[in-house]
Amino acid sequence: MTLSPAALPTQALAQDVPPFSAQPGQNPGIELRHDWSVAEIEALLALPLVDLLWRAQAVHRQANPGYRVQLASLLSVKTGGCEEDCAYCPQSMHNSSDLNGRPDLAVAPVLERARAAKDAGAQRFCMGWAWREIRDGAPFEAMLQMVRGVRELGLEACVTAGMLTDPQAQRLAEAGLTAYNHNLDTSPEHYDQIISTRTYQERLETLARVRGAGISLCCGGIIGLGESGRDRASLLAVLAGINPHPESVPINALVAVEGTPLEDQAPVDPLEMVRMVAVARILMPFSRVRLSAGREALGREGQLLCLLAGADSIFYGDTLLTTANPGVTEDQELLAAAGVVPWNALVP
Ligand code: SAM
Ligand code: DTB
Ligand code: SF4
Repeated sequence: MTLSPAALPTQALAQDVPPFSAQPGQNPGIELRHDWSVAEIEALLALPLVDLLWRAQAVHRQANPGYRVQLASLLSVKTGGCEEDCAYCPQSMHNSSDLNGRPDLAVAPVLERARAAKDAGAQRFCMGWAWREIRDGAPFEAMLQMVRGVRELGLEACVTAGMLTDPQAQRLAEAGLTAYNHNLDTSPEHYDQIISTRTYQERLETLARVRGAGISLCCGGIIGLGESGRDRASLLAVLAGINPHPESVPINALVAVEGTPLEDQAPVDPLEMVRMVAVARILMPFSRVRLSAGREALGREGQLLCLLAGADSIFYGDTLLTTANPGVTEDQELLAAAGVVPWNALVP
């Protein structure tokens, strides 16, 4: 029997992945699992790359048939001087990165930046505060105004500002916050090599508070922190164990910044990012897997492979929080080269 090229994908798909529709719950054929073992995930991470990409594509093609990519712009509202000792972070007061004493931003300039991001094509606007936790008072009231203003522009609003209380989460929800970003960063086993001032358990409690207030969860991690393959699998197992899965899963590669304890860390092999993205897509079929920090070092083809592996969002704009990101023209060229369209090209 001869197989035509067109017959091959369908046959493999039928064996490996049950068909399912673009919305969870609409098709009983897809089983959303929260019980992936670390060993199972390690095995996925270690698949031959072509097989891993095949499986990730099969999932992604069905969960996101239009192959739409969400563009999220990022702005640091409160930069540096953070009490936490995250070894990767230039904003920690324990590290000696030079952030040139950047002032906190007020509501009006933040909303100007949000409008500019929208005009450039972004659909989501993410705002960061270098805080261990949110404190009540004028800066929190300003944060709420920023959230309201971003939502009024018709953009999704995301905040990342450390730990929070139930009442604070409630007020953010009332202001219309779409999502709260709080990363697990690495595996529970590797965690104490990276951060000592906040526990893994505290991170999980923060995530529960966000969910409890009805806000979408944006939760992911970083590779390139000196972790093992098993640590990567373990991080993904914790993420996939969250029920329901986090609505967004940012996958970051370490940006090794001078003045941090990880400044001399070896660069991440782009194919390792491709593998992380692919496995995240397989484990969390309907989550938005965001190709996050470290894109500058991935190169065009590395990023294209990440899109093929199932990334359906990128940070859009030439700065992340404090480090560089590709410019908007470069990203428009990247998406065009991939032949994928951003959300707003299809969705009014
Ligand atoms: N302070 C808040 C917190 O930690 O949740 C919000 C801001 S913090 C900078 C947001 C996330 O950015 C971190 O959890 C980490 O995953 C990521 N990040 C920070 N510095 C990074 C770096 N140098 N490379 C890659 N990711 C980084
Ligand atoms: C996430 O996971 N990555 C973004 C966003 N969420 C807040 C932040 C990346 C920061 C990279 C280092 C910097 O620019 O300071
Ligand atoms: Fe602070 Fe967040 Fe940076 Fe950690 S990652 S030092 S909590 S700003």
